[in-house]
Amino acid sequence: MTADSVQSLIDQLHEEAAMDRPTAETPDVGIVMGSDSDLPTMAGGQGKRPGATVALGDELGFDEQTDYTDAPEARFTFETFVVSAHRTPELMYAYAETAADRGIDVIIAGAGGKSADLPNMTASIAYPLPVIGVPVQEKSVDSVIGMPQGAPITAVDAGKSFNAALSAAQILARQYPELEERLVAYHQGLQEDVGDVSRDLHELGTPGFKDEYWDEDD
Ligand code: AIR
Repeated sequence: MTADSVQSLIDQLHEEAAMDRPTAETPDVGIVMGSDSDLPTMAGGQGKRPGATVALGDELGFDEQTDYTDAPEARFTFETFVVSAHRTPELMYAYAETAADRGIDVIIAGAGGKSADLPNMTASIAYPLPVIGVPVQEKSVDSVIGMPQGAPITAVDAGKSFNAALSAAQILARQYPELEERLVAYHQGLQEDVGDVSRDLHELGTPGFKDEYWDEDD
C-alpha cells in the first residue's frame, strides 16, 4: 500500500513524463536524496561545505525548478526531491523511470548510511541516463559504487556533492557550449584564488598571513 503523499508524487512524475514539454522548460539535472537529513550534504549549510545546489546555482547560473508549469528564467535548471530507496521504493522507481521523458539529462543521487542504495538503484532503473552517486557518509561509499559489471554508476567521494554538480555540468556541456564557458570561467576563478592566496602567503609571511586570514581564536 503506497501512502497518499507518495502516490501523488508518483502520479505527478508520470503526468509530467507524458506532457512532452520543450527541453528549455524542463529541469536539466535531477537531484534526489534518501532523506531530508541529507540536504546539508547535498545543498550545503548546517556546518557542511557548499553542495551540489550551490555549485549549480551560485557557480554555474542554474535556477531550481519548483513548478513545471512556470519554468524559471535561467536556461539551465535543476529539480530536487527526497526519494528513499527503502522507505519509498515505488517513488524511486517512478522517479528513475520517468526522468528521461521528463527532460532530465543527468541525475545526481545522494544517500547515506551503510545501505545507500538510492544512487545505485536509480542508475540501474534510469539507464542509459547518467547517474552521479554521492555517498553522504564514508560508510556509504561501498554501497554507492559497488555495482556489478554492466551496471554503471559514476560517483564522487563521500560528501562531495559539489563535485557531482560539476560533473553533471560537464556532461551537459558537451551539448551546450554556453555551459562549457561557465565551467571554464569557474575553473579560472579557482586558479585566481590560489594565485592570490599564494602571493599573499609569500609576501605577508606566515605570521602576517595568519593575522590577515585567520580568525582571532584560530
Ligand atoms: N536512507 C533513507 N532511505 C534509505 C536510505 N538508505 C538514508 C538516507 C540518510 C540515512 O538513510 O539517505 O542518509 C538516514 O536517514 P534518516 O531519514 O533516518 O535521517
